[in-house]
Amino acid sequence: MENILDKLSHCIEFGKINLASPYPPDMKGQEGADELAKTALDQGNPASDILQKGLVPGMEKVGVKFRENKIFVPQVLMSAKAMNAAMVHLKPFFQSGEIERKGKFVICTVAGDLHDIGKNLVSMMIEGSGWEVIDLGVDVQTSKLVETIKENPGCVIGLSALLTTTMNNMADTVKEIKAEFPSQVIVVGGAPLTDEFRIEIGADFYSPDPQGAVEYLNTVVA
Ligand code: B1M
Repeated sequence: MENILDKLSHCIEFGKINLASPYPPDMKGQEGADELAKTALDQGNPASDILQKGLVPGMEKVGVKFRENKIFVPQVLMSAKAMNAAMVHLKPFFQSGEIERKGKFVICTVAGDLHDIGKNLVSMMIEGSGWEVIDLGVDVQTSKLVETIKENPGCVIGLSALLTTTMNNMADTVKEIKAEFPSQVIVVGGAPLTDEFRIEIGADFYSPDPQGAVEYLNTVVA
């Protein structure tokens, strides 16, 4: 593996954060995403290439393996940590506008729902695929979403619900958002949901896992 961006991608895929990190055991003593991202910049690689050819492909492999039950939540979290370590070096380029994100994705759990583990995984994967993520947290009222849509025109909304009771709140939220912004794109997910439910409530897309949401978002990039 000669190319530094391939090496970086490998670190994201396997959750190698930095030189000091003992995880994964077979990469102990090797440089991680932190050092490689910095070296890649020092070598003159454009920041956008580091994101698009290094970090994003690595995170995509993570998403696919997670969907196929080949890896589990702890491995995804290590990959997200590696991604964040690399992103620290890219932050100035996002701020200067040199790296453009694919769009803005606003995510939250709906009113009454405190289950945020799945929502956080979706958030990490979507950020890792090149979107700016605005995470509104848990138990979010529709009024807060409406305000956020007004502040971020063109954003995509992502709603998560884990309880059969909060699925009803999700239905109300979708209805209220669509009444005010008929063309607003809304993605929904959460263990008790189905695509039939998504159709019933008028949301645009349902994904049972983060990777499905990532793949759908790639189809709605302006
Ligand atoms: Co709660 N809980 N819980 N709970 N809890 C469940 C969901 C439950 C199934 C347990 C059970 O009874 N077997 C049950 C719901 C029953 C139902 O409604 N049918 C339940 C209940 C009843 C409750 C309380 C009411 C319990 C009580 O107080 N009596 C209460 C409600 C609190 C509230 O929300 N108001 C409650 C509380 C809690 C804790 C706070 C203790 C804790 C949450 C901690 C936290 O999230 N920070 C908790 C937990 C941990 C669970 C279980 C054990 C695990 C949920 C989880 O994190 N799964 C759960 C039982 C279970 O699933 N085994 C349970 C792992 C996570 C990675 O999966 O969230 O499904 P998931 O996300 C997946 C996909 O669904 C998808 O991608 C993720 C990754 O693959 N996805 C999306 C999720 N959101 C998406 C959005 C997308 C796309 C994909 O696009 C936008």
